[in-house]
Amino acid sequence: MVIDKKQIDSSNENHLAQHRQRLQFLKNEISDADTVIEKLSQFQIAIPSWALGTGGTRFGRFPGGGEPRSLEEKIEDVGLLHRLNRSSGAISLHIPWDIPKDGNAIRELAAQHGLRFDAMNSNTFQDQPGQPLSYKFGSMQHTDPAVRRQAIEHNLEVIQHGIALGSKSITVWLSDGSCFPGQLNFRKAFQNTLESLREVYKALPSDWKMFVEYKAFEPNFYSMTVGDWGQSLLYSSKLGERAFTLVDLGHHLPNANIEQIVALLLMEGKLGGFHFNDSKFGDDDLTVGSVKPYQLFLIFNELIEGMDARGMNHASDLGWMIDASHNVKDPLEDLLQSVEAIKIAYAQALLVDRKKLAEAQEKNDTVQAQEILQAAFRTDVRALVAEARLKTGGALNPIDLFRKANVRQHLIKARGSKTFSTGL
Ligand SMILES: [Mn+2]
Repeated sequence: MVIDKKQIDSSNENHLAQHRQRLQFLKNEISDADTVIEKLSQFQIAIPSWALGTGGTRFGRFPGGGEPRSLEEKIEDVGLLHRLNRSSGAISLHIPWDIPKDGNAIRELAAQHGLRFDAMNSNTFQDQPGQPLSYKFGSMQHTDPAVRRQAIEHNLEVIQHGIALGSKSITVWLSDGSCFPGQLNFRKAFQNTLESLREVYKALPSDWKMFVEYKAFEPNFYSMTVGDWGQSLLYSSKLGERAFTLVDLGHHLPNANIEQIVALLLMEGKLGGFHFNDSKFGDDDLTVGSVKPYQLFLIFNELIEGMDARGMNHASDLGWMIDASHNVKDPLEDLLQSVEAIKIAYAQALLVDRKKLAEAQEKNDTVQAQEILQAAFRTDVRALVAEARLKTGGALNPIDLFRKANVRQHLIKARGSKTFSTGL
């Protein structure tokens, strides 16, 4: 089911008067509202193909029905999100969960929905049916060169699928590590992983990037072979100029200063992309901005500061993607909330008075520095984000329209109440 322009226009009619009032108030408050709105219109966040179904934990999963049964239906779902918010114009695929049978047809279908293909994702953290060798003790780090070769070949295949779809990057997340002291020689595990990654890097097309994603713990609980940003930076530096570190907000130890990590990676020209989510304890994969919106704002504050310092384009020079799971929410509503939270944090960070902040920092005026940051954070920028949607043909209130149009009920009717989306 596709929401058409007429439905969007008629829904917007209901919200327009209130929206105009809010926007006018905000335009009186801030000086460069139109610049912010323009930047918001350009900012797109990729949706991963595995986030369209209900998530779960190792204890259980409670699907809500109407989940996409195929790659085509996943693309339809992302197309629907993009139609509503005009900010989800890319999809990130996972191999082998989303192997396209006909690359050209899939590419065409995505184009019809205004979508491009973001980073491709490989999977050497699970054994697939019929796979000759097991990843039980790691993939690229494995003591057996035949297992490493299998993992390399899989990544090369992922690149081939990506080329067919017009993707320009591959994200490698390795679950490799160890669960017990003594299990692993750390140095050998690092060297094996580096050599394996080098084989994949060598096969990258010249206009591609490789993102090396790190994670502090889980599934391995004693050591992770790409466990933090330092390790990822080591790999990406040794690999070459088209290899970058990817930051997933849930992949840190508690209370890590993620905004500082972002600032330093940007300084080194080694930040490649972002996986957005939120967490209370670990890799909780909760809705972006649902637990720590101030942290999200502080991260965007550093992103803008660091990207501007290097003359980078906010919309296109880093990979932006949501990587979350939805255990108790409708996945599509959750994704709409996540995209909205990201754009709110981005808009607030754009409001930071950078000149005044730099002056306060020079004078060690910590009170003034906090005043400047919190003045931006406490500005209600939702009307700016809504205006960016309105100008680009989206819905003023996407969740309201999603509910009033009974989208989920239509999806359940079309796809069934017991559908199972691959990937979770
Ligand atoms: Mn991730």
